[in-house]
Amino acid sequence: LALDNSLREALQNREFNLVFQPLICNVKGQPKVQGAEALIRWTSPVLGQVSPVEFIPHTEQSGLIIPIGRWVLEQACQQAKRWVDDGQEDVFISVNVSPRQFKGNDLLRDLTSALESSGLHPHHLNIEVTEGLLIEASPELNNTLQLITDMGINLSMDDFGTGYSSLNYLKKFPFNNLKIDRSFIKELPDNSDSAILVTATIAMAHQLGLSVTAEGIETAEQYNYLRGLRCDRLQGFYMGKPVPANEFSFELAP
Ligand code: G
Ligand code: G
Ligand code: MN
Ligand code: NA
Repeated sequence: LALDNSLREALQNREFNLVFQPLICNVKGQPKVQGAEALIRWTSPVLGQVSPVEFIPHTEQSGLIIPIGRWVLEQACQQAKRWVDDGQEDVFISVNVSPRQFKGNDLLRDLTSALESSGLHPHHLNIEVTEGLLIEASPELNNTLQLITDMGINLSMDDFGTGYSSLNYLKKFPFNNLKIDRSFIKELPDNSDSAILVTATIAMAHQLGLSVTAEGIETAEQYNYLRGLRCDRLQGFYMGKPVPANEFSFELAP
C-alpha cells in the first residue's frame, strides 16, 4: 500500500509532530490546567494532514506503531520534563498507547527508556488504553499493566462506554483513571439518559477508587455540569484544543 510506504518514511523524515490538549483538574473552587494529552499529527508531503484515525490503524497492521509509539513516548516525556523544569511541579502528560504495543516486550522497555532519557519522574506520566485492549484479557496483559503501575506510571481507561465496557475490567485491572467517552458528554446536560449514565459512572468509578476524566466538553453548560458532578478532570475544545507545545498555556482559557 502507498500509505504504508509513506508512513515508513515519515518517522525518519520528521513528518510527525505532537500536539497537546489541556487537562483541567477540577479542584474545589479553583480549577486549573494540570496536564495535557499528547496527540500525534502527520503532515505528509504528498497527502497533507492525515488524521490519526486514518493512519494509526495502518501502523497497527504493519507493526510501524512500535517505532512510532516509541517516538511518541520519547517526545511526550521530553515535553513534560520541560514543563516540570519550568516550574509545573504537578504536571502530567497523558499518552495514548495502542493495543498492538502491548504485544511482545517492547512497551516496558520503551517506557523505561523514555523516562530515563528524558529524566521525567514516572508519576508525571499517564498511559491511556482503550477498552479494546481488554477483550483479549490474559494473565500476561494483567501482568504488564501491573508492572507499568508498579513503575509509578498512571493508567487511564480511554473511551469508556463505547466498547465492551465491563465493570469487571475496572476491578480486575490496575487502572487509576477512567475517561468517559465524548459521545456521553455531547448531549449533556439536557439529555436525561446521558445525565443518568454519566452521573452513575462517576459515582461508580469513585467508589472503585478511580478518578474520572470527561472528554469532549464543548460548552460552558457541560463544563459547569461536570464540575458539579465532581468529575476530577475535564477536557474538551471549550477549555482548549490540541496545540503545539509552543502554543500551550497553563492559564485556564474560559
Ligand atoms: O487527536 P485526534 O482526535 O485526531 O485523535 C484521533 C484518534 O487517534 C484518537 O482515538 C486518539 O486516541 C488516537 N491517537 C492520537 N494520537 C495517538 C498516539 O500517539 N498513539 C495512538 N495509539 N493513538 C493516538
Ligand atoms: O480517543 P481519544 O480520547 O484519545 O481521542 C482524542 C481526540 O479527541 C483528540 O484527537 C481530540 O482532537 C479529540 N477531542 C478532544 N476534545 C474534543 C472535543 O471537545 N470535541 C470533539 N469533537 N473532539 C475532541
Ligand atoms: Mn485518549
Ligand atoms: Na476518547
